[in-house]
Amino acid sequence: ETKTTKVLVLDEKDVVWFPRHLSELDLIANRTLDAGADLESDHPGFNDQVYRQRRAELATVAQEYVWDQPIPRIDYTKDEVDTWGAVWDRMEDLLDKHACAEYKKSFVSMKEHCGYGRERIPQQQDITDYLLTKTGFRMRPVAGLLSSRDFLNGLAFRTFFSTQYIRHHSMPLYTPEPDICHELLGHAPMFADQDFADFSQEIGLASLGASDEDVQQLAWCYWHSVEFGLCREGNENKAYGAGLLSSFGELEYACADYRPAGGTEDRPEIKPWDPAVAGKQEFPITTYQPIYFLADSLNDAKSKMRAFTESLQKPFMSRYNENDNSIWIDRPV
Ligand code: NLE
Ligand code: FE2
Repeated sequence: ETKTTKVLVLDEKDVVWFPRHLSELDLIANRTLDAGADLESDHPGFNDQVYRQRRAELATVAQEYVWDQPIPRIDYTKDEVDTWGAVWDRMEDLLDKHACAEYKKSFVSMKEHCGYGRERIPQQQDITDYLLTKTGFRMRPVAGLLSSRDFLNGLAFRTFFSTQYIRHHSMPLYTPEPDICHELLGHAPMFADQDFADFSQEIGLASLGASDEDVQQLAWCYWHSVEFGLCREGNENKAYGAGLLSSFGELEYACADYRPAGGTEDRPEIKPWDPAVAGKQEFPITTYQPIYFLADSLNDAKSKMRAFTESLQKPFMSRYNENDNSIWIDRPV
């Protein structure tokens, strides 16, 4: 409760408080923005009391979570599994066509090891157990959206804040909010890839104690890569961004050589991945993206990101120590 504005003093410069140990993610996990436990009036579930009650229940599970405890298993209802199945059915073929090779490889393995299936919603703890062995990444329940700073700070600890509720059944195929379809189908398999995991953590480490301006740039880079990034494979554009990998409509729109029914040109713009450009590129959050950034590969995405974060002005350097889950910085505090 008291830690949110604490200030570290480094080299006479004031640096905004940031978590230094995995346990301190407990201090930021519950600072959700607006539609965390309650829903906005234009949400498709706003008038559905059963849905709202369920969202509130799952929000409580997330709020009560403590960092070193096993992640509570959610007993998903038949309706929830049906919604998941509806998304699954539409995504399966499209993912095969348009997802990047790294995604497809992980997804095959996770179907085997994490309980993914058309009729089975996997559990965050099982995914975490798997990811820890692959890349040291973990999931952690969250009730809703966090600020960019809090969310990105989690990535420094190779931790992905992940919702546990599902989208409303009336709109299975696209949602502007994160939900388990987005987190588990879109994000989770990507974190099993080493380059992608390192790339994500790079953004997280850069966000620790960063200025508000830099946090915004990092958040916009995150949006144009982790959420909506494309990468080149042979002579095709493939998706590695989770917002594409969980939305059948947008995945097709971003990757397919698609022409709308009227025959008019209506194609998104594709720009080469450049964090300095992406960090300043605005975007809509409730419609398909007008612009996508295309990396040569995930490794290329990572090296460009690293060069960019090194160019940001920060009074200290940070590293994550996986042995004791703490952040090391190169100045005394
Ligand atoms: N539009 C995505 C989906 O429908 O799965 C979610 C994006 C969350 C940033
Ligand atoms: Fe996301």
